[in-house]
Amino acid sequence: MAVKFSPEELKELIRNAADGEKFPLAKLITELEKPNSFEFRKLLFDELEKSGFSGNSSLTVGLTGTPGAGKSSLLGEFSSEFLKRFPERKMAVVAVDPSSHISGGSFLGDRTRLSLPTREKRIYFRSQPSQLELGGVNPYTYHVIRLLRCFFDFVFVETVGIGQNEIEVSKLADLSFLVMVPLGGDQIQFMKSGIMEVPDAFILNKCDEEALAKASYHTLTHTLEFLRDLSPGGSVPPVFMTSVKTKRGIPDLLEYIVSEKPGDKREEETLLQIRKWVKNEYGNFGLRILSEIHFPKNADYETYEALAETEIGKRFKDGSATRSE
Ligand SMILES: Nc1nc2c(ncn2[C@@H]2O[C@H](COP(=O)(O)OP(=O)(O)OP(=O)(O)O)[C@@H](O)[C@H]2O)c(=O)[nH]1
Ligand SMILES: [Mg+2]
Repeated sequence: MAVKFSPEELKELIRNAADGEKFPLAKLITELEKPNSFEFRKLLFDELEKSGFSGNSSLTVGLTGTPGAGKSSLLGEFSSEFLKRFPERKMAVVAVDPSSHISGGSFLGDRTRLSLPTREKRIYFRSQPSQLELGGVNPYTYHVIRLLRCFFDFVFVETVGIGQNEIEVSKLADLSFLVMVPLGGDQIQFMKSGIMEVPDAFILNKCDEEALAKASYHTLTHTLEFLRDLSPGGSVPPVFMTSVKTKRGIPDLLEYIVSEKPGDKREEETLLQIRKWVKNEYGNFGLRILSEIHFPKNADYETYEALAETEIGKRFKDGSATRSE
């Protein structure tokens, strides 16, 4: 695919996006969301690196949970509080949004949930259609997150679902939350799917009413203690009780999130995303070749992608494999 922008235009877009201009940033994201974005990504991320944007100090926070648990409302509340409390810091939200047409309104599309100054440069929202029915992370979500990390101190990712999606988002996040509601039956569902071990922390939202909130909190912490006892040495993850309605627990949650630092797992993340891409593109045969490739350490995603593509391509060409293998 031909790259749409000249080097000068790209530089200008990056400069303006870094300044908090929303339209240039949206333009860059739109290009990343197109299929076969390799050429563009290569230029973009090279240019970002040259301009000193590594994204390494940005924290990625995953928020997932059943439809209607209040993830978007929480993020709305959270962002107002964030803007007030941290005048020097910036945050972005990516909502992988499968159910907007069902629940009536995409992420914060229902403006009554949140009113932000329209010209506020420290916050950016992006909604993406999900690839799978139940909110699977898109193949390009990862690249969009990489870009946003360069410009924002915090990047939040909202996804819906039970099972695979929590795992997907936790792989992209430095810190991942599972959002539940009191006595919603979620716990049993999550326990069954083995998902309780995946998030770093839990949010029990809609804790509007004390007695119900407390009972639920105890059930959840007991479940987590039980799971901890099954794997000795583990710790019980924190559980936050929140209510968007009464504003309960939001400042504590904010405190917890802003005190976290991104772990040193970007290299691991890059290789994992490469694996995912190879599996989609070439199946198990691709994965087998991938395991034989010696990658240089700490190169960027596009370098790995190009290497993998070449090696796998060679094997197809010399007839030692077919895609259907
Ligand atoms: N009572 C009460 N209602 C809440 C609370 N948080 C959210 N809601 C309501 O719950 C409904 C769903 O909230 P959303 O924020 O859209 O939930 P979501 O998890 O983002 O939903 P999906 O994106 O569709 O999965 C809305 O009607 C909210 O107003 C809360 O703390 N208490
Ligand atoms: Mg939502």
